[in-house]
Amino acid sequence: MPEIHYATSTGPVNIATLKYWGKRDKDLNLPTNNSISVTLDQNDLKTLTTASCSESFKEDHLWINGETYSLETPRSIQVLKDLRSLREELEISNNELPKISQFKLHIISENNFPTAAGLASSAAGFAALISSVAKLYKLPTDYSELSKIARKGSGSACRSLFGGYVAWEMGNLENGEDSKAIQIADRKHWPTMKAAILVVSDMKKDVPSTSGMQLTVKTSDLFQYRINEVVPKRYIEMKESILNKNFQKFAELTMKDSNSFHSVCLDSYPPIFYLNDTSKNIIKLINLLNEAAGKLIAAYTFDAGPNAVIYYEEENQDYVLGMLYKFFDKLDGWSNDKFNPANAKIF
Ligand code: 2P0
Repeated sequence: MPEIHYATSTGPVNIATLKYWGKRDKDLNLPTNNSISVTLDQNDLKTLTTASCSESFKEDHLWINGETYSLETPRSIQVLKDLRSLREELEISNNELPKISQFKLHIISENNFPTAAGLASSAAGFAALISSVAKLYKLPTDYSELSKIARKGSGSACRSLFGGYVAWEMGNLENGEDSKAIQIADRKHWPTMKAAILVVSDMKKDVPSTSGMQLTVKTSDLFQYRINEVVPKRYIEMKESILNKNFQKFAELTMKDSNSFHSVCLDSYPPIFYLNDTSKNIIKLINLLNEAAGKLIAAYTFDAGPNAVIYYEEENQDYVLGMLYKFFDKLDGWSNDKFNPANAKIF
């Protein structure tokens, strides 16, 4: 019986505070702007993946939460090709290594968060796939290097290879060699930062991110202003706010960037709507809380769907989560079953 080689690794979820929205190259997944995200705690939200390979395997195979998925998609083919060629280089330079680079792979993934939470799982999924295969192949653990491969699987996945505060540098080269993730600071740098995820709807999103961003690039006039005038300055300021642990600035920039991203969605033709009435009520409530406090104590951000992520500092946790719990108790489209403040410690 031929030997089965295997390795296990995890991929965490990341939530962008400066949004990636727009590709300048669809095949290489190169973005039109830099982005920044916070990686959530692996104990709360992650994908756990085991990668195995053997001479006896007949084809590449993927299971996610027990269901079979194809690895014959252009993105997966590209990702596996890149990983195999890195392993092949190692095998050529070191004769002692088993020649496993061309063996077929079996990948088994489990998400520890309910798919019903409506959270983008592609970032955690591709990050876990890449880390587990990199471990199986004993590739050097240069995460920025591996992030270039993750990027080709799903843009935002490149940021999930790092914990803490992460930037995806868009790069300028046509071949994408400088479009990679870097860590701005690890999570210990700002231990009082917390995030809570408010599940507004667990329905599948109306417009998938990939097609949504292409529509925006093609049709939105506001989009050019966003990528040329708004994001470059915001990128520098947000990095500074993280390094200085300046919550006021971080919160302001995070909320403004969420607003800006949803504005270019609305400015697309036909328009793309990701926020619903409950999302808008969350925005109003966070603004009211901040006004009442006389300073910014909480920041909302929304991705390509109506669910909110609220960033706040630990000292304000009881107040912020308590108010959310109280106000949304009886609102349509909101279920307190899905949001228990006692369990909302995420990051
Ligand atoms: C982000 N989003 O920065 C932004 C904010 C959604 C809104 O990255 O086509 O799944 O696989 O590169 O990464 C979602 O898009 O898109 C996303 P692809 P991806 O997190």
